[in-house]
Amino acid sequence: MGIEKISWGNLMNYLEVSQALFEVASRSSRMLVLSHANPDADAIASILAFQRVFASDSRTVDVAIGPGTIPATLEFLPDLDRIQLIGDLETHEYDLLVLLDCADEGRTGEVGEQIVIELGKRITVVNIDHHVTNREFGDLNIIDPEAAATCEILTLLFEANNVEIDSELATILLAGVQGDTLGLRTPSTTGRTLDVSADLLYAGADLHTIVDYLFRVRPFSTIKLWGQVLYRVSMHGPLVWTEITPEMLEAAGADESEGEGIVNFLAGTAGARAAALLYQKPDGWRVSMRSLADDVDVAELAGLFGGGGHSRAAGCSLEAGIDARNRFLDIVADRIALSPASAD
Ligand SMILES: [Mn+2]
Repeated sequence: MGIEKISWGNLMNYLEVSQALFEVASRSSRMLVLSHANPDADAIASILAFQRVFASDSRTVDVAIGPGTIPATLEFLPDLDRIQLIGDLETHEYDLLVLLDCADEGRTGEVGEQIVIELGKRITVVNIDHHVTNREFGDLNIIDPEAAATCEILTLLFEANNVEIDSELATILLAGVQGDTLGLRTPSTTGRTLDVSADLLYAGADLHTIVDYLFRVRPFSTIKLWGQVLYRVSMHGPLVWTEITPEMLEAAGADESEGEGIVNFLAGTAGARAAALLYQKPDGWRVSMRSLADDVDVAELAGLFGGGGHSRAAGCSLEAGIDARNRFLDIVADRIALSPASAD
Protein backbone atom coordinates (compact mmCIF):
# COMPACT_ATOMS: atom_id res chain seq x y z
CA MET A 1 0.00 0.00 0.00
CA GLY A 2 1.06 3.56 -0.38
CA ILE A 3 2.56 3.17 -3.83
CA GLU A 4 1.24 1.99 -7.12
CA LYS A 5 1.87 -1.72 -7.60
CA ILE A 6 4.99 -2.24 -9.67
CA SER A 7 6.39 -5.51 -11.00
CA TRP A 8 9.57 -6.21 -12.86
CA GLY A 9 10.33 -9.44 -14.64
CA ASN A 10 13.62 -10.54 -16.13
CA LEU A 11 15.45 -8.19 -18.45
CA MET A 12 14.66 -5.50 -15.92
CA ASN A 13 16.83 -2.43 -15.73
CA TYR A 14 18.68 -2.82 -12.45
CA LEU A 15 19.47 0.89 -12.26
CA GLU A 16 15.80 1.82 -12.43
CA VAL A 17 14.72 -0.96 -10.05
CA SER A 18 17.47 -0.17 -7.58
CA GLN A 19 16.41 3.49 -7.49
CA ALA A 20 12.82 2.46 -6.76
CA LEU A 21 13.95 0.12 -3.95
CA PHE A 22 16.26 2.64 -2.28
CA GLU A 23 13.58 5.33 -2.61
CA VAL A 24 11.00 3.18 -0.81
CA ALA A 25 13.57 2.16 1.82
CA SER A 26 14.63 5.77 2.43
CA ARG A 27 11.12 6.54 3.69
CA SER A 28 11.25 3.72 6.25
CA SER A 29 12.38 4.05 9.84
CA ARG A 30 11.27 0.62 11.04
CA MET A 31 11.68 -2.17 8.53
CA LEU A 32 10.81 -5.86 8.85
CA VAL A 33 12.69 -8.24 6.56
CA LEU A 34 11.51 -11.84 6.31
CA SER A 35 12.59 -15.01 4.60
CA HIS A 36 11.25 -18.51 4.35
CA ALA A 37 10.81 -21.47 6.67
CA ASN A 38 13.57 -24.12 6.73
CA PRO A 39 15.97 -21.41 5.63
CA ASP A 40 18.89 -22.16 3.32
CA ALA A 41 22.06 -20.18 2.68
CA ASP A 42 20.35 -17.82 0.22
CA ALA A 43 17.49 -17.07 2.63
CA ILE A 44 19.76 -16.38 5.60
CA ALA A 45 22.36 -14.46 3.58
CA SER A 46 19.68 -12.33 1.90
CA ILE A 47 18.18 -11.03 5.12
CA LEU A 48 21.60 -10.49 6.75
CA ALA A 49 22.82 -8.56 3.70
CA PHE A 50 19.65 -6.48 3.61
CA GLN A 51 20.02 -5.58 7.27
CA ARG A 52 23.66 -4.54 6.78
CA VAL A 53 22.81 -2.24 3.91
CA PHE A 54 19.64 -0.66 5.23
CA ALA A 55 20.03 -0.51 9.04
CA SER A 56 21.29 2.88 10.26
CA ASP A 57 21.10 5.24 13.25
CA SER A 58 17.73 6.42 12.00
CA ARG A 59 16.37 3.09 10.77
CA THR A 60 15.92 -0.23 12.59
CA VAL A 61 15.81 -3.33 10.44
CA ASP A 62 14.45 -6.48 12.11
CA VAL A 63 15.17 -9.76 10.34
CA ALA A 64 13.20 -12.97 10.85
CA ILE A 65 12.58 -16.39 9.32
CA GLY A 66 9.72 -18.88 9.26
CA PRO A 67 9.81 -22.06 11.38
CA GLY A 68 13.03 -24.04 11.15
CA THR A 69 16.63 -23.90 12.29
CA ILE A 70 19.57 -22.08 10.84
CA PRO A 71 21.75 -24.79 9.26
CA ALA A 72 25.00 -25.43 11.14
CA THR A 73 26.80 -25.05 7.79
CA LEU A 74 26.10 -21.31 8.03
CA GLU A 75 27.60 -20.74 11.47
CA PHE A 76 30.54 -18.84 9.96
CA LEU A 77 28.25 -15.99 8.91
CA PRO A 78 28.31 -12.84 11.07
CA ASP A 79 25.22 -11.53 12.92
CA LEU A 80 23.29 -14.82 12.98
CA ASP A 81 22.17 -13.95 16.52
CA ARG A 82 20.19 -11.05 15.09
CA ILE A 83 17.84 -13.39 13.25
CA GLN A 84 14.52 -13.98 15.00
CA LEU A 85 11.78 -16.51 14.42
CA ILE A 86 8.73 -14.82 12.91
CA GLY A 87 6.55 -16.33 15.66
CA ASP A 88 8.72 -14.67 18.34
CA LEU A 89 8.51 -11.11 16.97
CA GLU A 90 7.50 -8.87 19.86
CA THR A 91 5.95 -6.11 17.82
CA HIS A 92 4.35 -5.79 14.42
CA GLU A 93 4.75 -2.02 14.31
CA TYR A 94 6.65 -1.55 11.08
CA ASP A 95 6.47 0.89 8.18
CA LEU A 96 8.00 -1.34 5.49
CA LEU A 97 7.85 -5.09 4.96
CA VAL A 98 10.39 -6.89 2.76
CA LEU A 99 10.20 -10.56 1.75
CA LEU A 100 13.33 -12.12 0.32
CA ASP A 101 13.60 -15.45 -1.53
CA CYS A 102 9.88 -16.22 -1.00
CA ALA A 103 7.76 -17.29 -3.99
CA ASP A 104 4.60 -16.56 -1.99
CA GLU A 105 3.57 -15.33 1.45
CA GLY A 106 2.98 -18.90 2.66
CA ARG A 107 6.71 -19.64 2.42
CA THR A 108 7.18 -17.63 5.63
CA GLY A 109 5.04 -20.18 7.51
CA GLU A 110 1.53 -19.89 8.92
CA VAL A 111 2.26 -17.08 11.35
CA GLY A 112 4.35 -15.29 8.75
CA GLU A 113 1.59 -15.44 6.16
CA GLN A 114 -0.87 -13.84 8.61
CA ILE A 115 1.62 -11.09 9.43
CA VAL A 116 2.27 -10.43 5.74
CA ILE A 117 -1.46 -10.22 5.02
CA GLU A 118 -2.11 -7.95 8.03
CA LEU A 119 0.85 -5.63 7.44
CA GLY A 120 0.15 -5.63 3.71
CA LYS A 121 -3.13 -3.80 4.36
CA ARG A 122 -1.30 -0.86 5.96
CA ILE A 123 2.27 -0.68 4.70
CA THR A 124 4.30 -1.17 1.54
CA VAL A 125 5.44 -4.73 0.81
CA VAL A 126 8.64 -5.30 -1.17
CA ASN A 127 9.07 -8.73 -2.76
CA ILE A 128 12.56 -9.64 -4.05
CA ASP A 129 12.96 -13.14 -5.42
CA HIS A 130 14.32 -15.36 -8.20
CA HIS A 131 11.70 -18.14 -8.23
CA VAL A 132 9.88 -18.39 -11.55
CA THR A 133 6.71 -19.32 -9.61
CA ASN A 134 6.73 -16.02 -7.65
CA ARG A 135 3.19 -14.74 -7.22
CA GLU A 136 4.09 -11.01 -7.26
CA PHE A 137 2.22 -10.46 -3.99
CA GLY A 138 4.09 -7.25 -3.11
CA ASP A 139 3.60 -3.59 -3.96
CA LEU A 140 7.14 -3.53 -5.31
CA ASN A 141 8.00 -6.85 -6.99
CA ILE A 142 11.60 -7.34 -8.02
CA ILE A 143 11.53 -10.79 -9.58
CA ASP A 144 14.40 -11.99 -11.73
CA PRO A 145 14.05 -15.70 -12.62
CA GLU A 146 17.33 -15.46 -14.55
CA ALA A 147 19.14 -14.96 -11.25
CA ALA A 148 20.58 -18.08 -9.66
CA ALA A 149 20.00 -16.71 -6.15
CA THR A 150 18.26 -13.85 -4.39
CA CYS A 151 21.76 -12.81 -3.30
CA GLU A 152 22.68 -12.40 -6.99
CA ILE A 153 19.76 -9.95 -7.37
CA LEU A 154 20.73 -8.11 -4.17
CA THR A 155 24.34 -7.75 -5.29
CA LEU A 156 23.19 -6.23 -8.60
CA LEU A 157 20.76 -3.89 -6.79
CA PHE A 158 23.46 -2.77 -4.34
CA GLU A 159 26.02 -2.28 -7.11
CA ALA A 160 23.54 -0.26 -9.17
CA ASN A 161 23.12 2.07 -6.20
CA ASN A 162 26.88 2.27 -5.52
CA VAL A 163 26.59 0.63 -2.10
CA GLU A 164 30.04 0.05 -0.67
CA ILE A 165 30.42 -3.72 -0.32
CA ASP A 166 32.99 -4.55 2.36
CA SER A 167 34.53 -7.99 2.82
CA GLU A 168 31.95 -9.16 5.37
CA LEU A 169 28.99 -8.13 3.22
CA ALA A 170 30.71 -9.73 0.22
CA THR A 171 31.13 -12.99 2.14
CA ILE A 172 27.46 -12.97 3.14
CA LEU A 173 26.26 -12.36 -0.43
CA LEU A 174 28.64 -14.90 -1.96
CA ALA A 175 27.49 -17.51 0.58
CA GLY A 176 23.93 -17.10 -0.75
CA VAL A 177 25.06 -17.44 -4.37
CA GLN A 178 27.29 -20.43 -3.59
CA GLY A 179 24.52 -22.11 -1.59
CA ASP A 180 21.83 -21.91 -4.27
CA THR A 181 24.23 -22.87 -7.09
CA LEU A 182 25.93 -25.66 -5.11
CA GLY A 183 29.23 -23.96 -5.78
CA LEU A 184 28.37 -22.57 -9.26
CA ARG A 185 27.44 -26.03 -10.51
CA THR A 186 23.65 -25.84 -11.13
CA PRO A 187 22.12 -25.15 -14.58
CA SER A 188 20.80 -21.89 -13.10
CA THR A 189 24.40 -20.61 -12.98
CA THR A 190 24.98 -18.01 -15.72
CA GLY A 191 27.82 -15.78 -16.86
CA ARG A 192 26.21 -13.04 -14.80
CA THR A 193 26.31 -15.30 -11.71
CA LEU A 194 30.07 -15.65 -12.26
CA ASP A 195 30.44 -11.89 -12.82
CA VAL A 196 28.63 -11.21 -9.55
CA SER A 197 30.78 -13.84 -7.79
CA ALA A 198 33.93 -12.24 -9.19
CA ASP A 199 32.82 -8.79 -8.00
CA LEU A 200 32.25 -10.23 -4.51
CA LEU A 201 35.68 -11.89 -4.52
CA TYR A 202 37.33 -8.60 -5.53
CA ALA A 203 35.41 -7.02 -2.62
CA GLY A 204 37.12 -9.49 -0.29
CA ALA A 205 34.64 -12.36 0.09
CA ASP A 206 36.11 -15.36 1.89
CA LEU A 207 35.40 -18.11 -0.66
CA HIS A 208 37.62 -20.65 1.09
CA THR A 209 35.58 -20.52 4.32
CA ILE A 210 32.27 -20.55 2.43
CA VAL A 211 33.21 -23.67 0.46
CA ASP A 212 34.59 -25.44 3.54
CA TYR A 213 31.44 -24.85 5.58
CA LEU A 214 28.83 -25.27 2.86
CA PHE A 215 30.24 -28.24 0.96
CA ARG A 216 33.05 -30.02 2.76
CA VAL A 217 33.17 -29.98 6.56
CA ARG A 218 30.21 -31.63 8.29
CA PRO A 219 29.41 -32.55 11.90
CA PHE A 220 29.68 -36.25 12.76
CA SER A 221 25.91 -36.31 13.41
CA THR A 222 25.37 -35.36 9.76
CA ILE A 223 27.61 -38.17 8.53
CA LYS A 224 25.65 -40.63 10.72
CA LEU A 225 22.32 -39.30 9.47
CA TRP A 226 23.37 -39.57 5.82
CA GLY A 227 24.45 -43.16 6.43
CA GLN A 228 20.99 -44.11 7.65
CA VAL A 229 19.09 -42.13 5.05
CA LEU A 230 21.16 -43.44 2.13
CA TYR A 231 20.88 -47.01 3.47
CA ARG A 232 17.14 -46.75 2.87
CA VAL A 233 17.30 -45.27 -0.65
CA SER A 234 15.32 -46.97 -3.41
CA MET A 235 14.12 -46.57 -6.98
CA HIS A 236 10.42 -46.27 -7.73
CA GLY A 237 10.37 -46.54 -11.49
CA PRO A 238 12.54 -43.65 -12.71
CA LEU A 239 12.30 -41.86 -9.34
CA VAL A 240 15.09 -42.26 -6.81
CA TRP A 241 13.89 -41.46 -3.31
CA THR A 242 14.48 -41.83 0.39
CA GLU A 243 13.12 -40.46 3.63
CA ILE A 244 14.18 -38.95 6.93
CA THR A 245 12.20 -40.09 9.94
CA PRO A 246 12.23 -38.68 13.49
CA GLU A 247 13.81 -41.98 14.62
CA MET A 248 16.73 -41.49 12.24
CA LEU A 249 17.28 -37.94 13.48
CA GLU A 250 17.25 -39.14 17.07
CA ALA A 251 19.61 -42.06 16.43
CA ALA A 252 22.08 -39.75 14.68
CA GLY A 253 21.67 -36.89 17.16
CA ALA A 254 20.99 -34.69 14.12
CA ASP A 255 18.43 -32.01 13.34
CA GLU A 256 16.37 -31.83 10.17
CA SER A 257 18.55 -29.22 8.48
CA GLU A 258 21.41 -31.75 8.39
CA GLY A 259 19.55 -33.69 5.72
CA GLU A 260 19.39 -30.74 3.33
CA GLY A 261 22.18 -31.86 0.97
CA ILE A 262 20.92 -35.40 0.53
CA VAL A 263 18.46 -34.69 -2.26
CA ASN A 264 21.21 -33.05 -4.32
CA PHE A 265 23.39 -36.09 -3.74
CA LEU A 266 20.55 -38.36 -4.95
CA ALA A 267 20.29 -36.17 -8.04
CA GLY A 268 23.57 -37.76 -9.16
CA THR A 269 21.95 -41.19 -9.52
CA ALA A 270 22.66 -42.54 -13.01
CA GLY A 271 19.48 -43.79 -14.68
CA ALA A 272 17.07 -41.85 -12.47
CA ARG A 273 14.96 -39.02 -13.94
CA ALA A 274 14.00 -37.31 -10.67
CA ALA A 275 14.94 -37.45 -7.01
CA ALA A 276 12.82 -36.93 -3.91
CA LEU A 277 13.64 -36.65 -0.22
CA LEU A 278 10.70 -36.98 2.14
CA TYR A 279 10.89 -35.60 5.67
CA GLN A 280 8.46 -37.28 8.03
CA LYS A 281 6.93 -34.68 10.35
CA PRO A 282 4.19 -35.00 13.01
CA ASP A 283 1.68 -33.28 10.70
CA GLY A 284 2.72 -34.85 7.40
CA TRP A 285 5.56 -35.06 4.91
CA ARG A 286 7.74 -32.25 3.63
CA VAL A 287 9.09 -33.16 0.22
CA SER A 288 12.15 -31.81 -1.57
CA MET A 289 12.50 -32.73 -5.26
CA ARG A 290 15.12 -32.46 -8.00
CA SER A 291 14.83 -33.01 -11.73
CA LEU A 292 17.59 -35.05 -13.39
CA ALA A 293 16.22 -34.70 -16.94
CA ASP A 294 15.49 -31.64 -19.10
CA ASP A 295 11.90 -32.74 -19.74
CA VAL A 296 11.06 -33.36 -16.08
CA ASP A 297 9.67 -30.21 -14.46
CA VAL A 298 9.54 -30.79 -10.71
CA ALA A 299 7.87 -27.40 -10.08
CA GLU A 300 4.94 -28.73 -12.10
CA LEU A 301 4.98 -32.04 -10.21
CA ALA A 302 5.14 -30.26 -6.85
CA GLY A 303 2.24 -28.12 -8.05
CA LEU A 304 0.07 -31.25 -8.22
CA PHE A 305 0.44 -31.41 -4.43
CA GLY A 306 0.06 -27.70 -3.74
CA GLY A 307 3.78 -26.91 -3.81
CA GLY A 308 6.07 -25.12 -6.23
CA GLY A 309 9.61 -23.97 -6.95
CA HIS A 310 11.94 -24.15 -9.95
CA SER A 311 11.79 -26.63 -12.84
CA ARG A 312 14.96 -28.28 -11.48
CA ALA A 313 14.30 -27.97 -7.74
CA ALA A 314 10.94 -27.80 -6.03
CA GLY A 315 9.04 -28.87 -2.94
CA CYS A 316 5.62 -29.62 -1.51
CA SER A 317 3.87 -30.99 1.56
CA LEU A 318 1.82 -34.16 1.94
CA GLU A 319 -0.65 -35.44 4.51
CA ALA A 320 0.71 -37.69 7.23
CA GLY A 321 0.91 -41.44 6.77
CA ILE A 322 2.47 -44.10 4.60
CA ASP A 323 -0.52 -44.09 2.22
CA ALA A 324 -0.05 -40.42 1.37
CA ARG A 325 3.66 -41.05 0.83
CA ASN A 326 3.06 -44.04 -1.45
CA ARG A 327 0.41 -42.21 -3.45
CA PHE A 328 2.87 -39.35 -4.01
CA LEU A 329 5.59 -41.79 -5.15
CA ASP A 330 3.19 -43.56 -7.55
CA ILE A 331 1.91 -40.34 -9.10
CA VAL A 332 5.36 -38.83 -9.54
CA ALA A 333 6.88 -42.05 -10.91
CA ASP A 334 4.00 -42.35 -13.42
CA ARG A 335 4.30 -38.75 -14.54
CA ILE A 336 8.04 -38.78 -15.09
CA ALA A 337 7.85 -42.13 -16.91
CA LEU A 338 5.42 -40.44 -19.33
CA SER A 339 7.60 -37.40 -20.06
CA PRO A 340 8.38 -37.17 -23.81
CA ALA A 341 12.07 -38.09 -23.68
CA SER A 342 11.39 -41.41 -21.97
CA ALA A 343 9.71 -42.63 -25.17
CA ASP A 344 13.09 -42.57 -26.96
MN1 LIG B 1 17.15 -18.75 -3.35
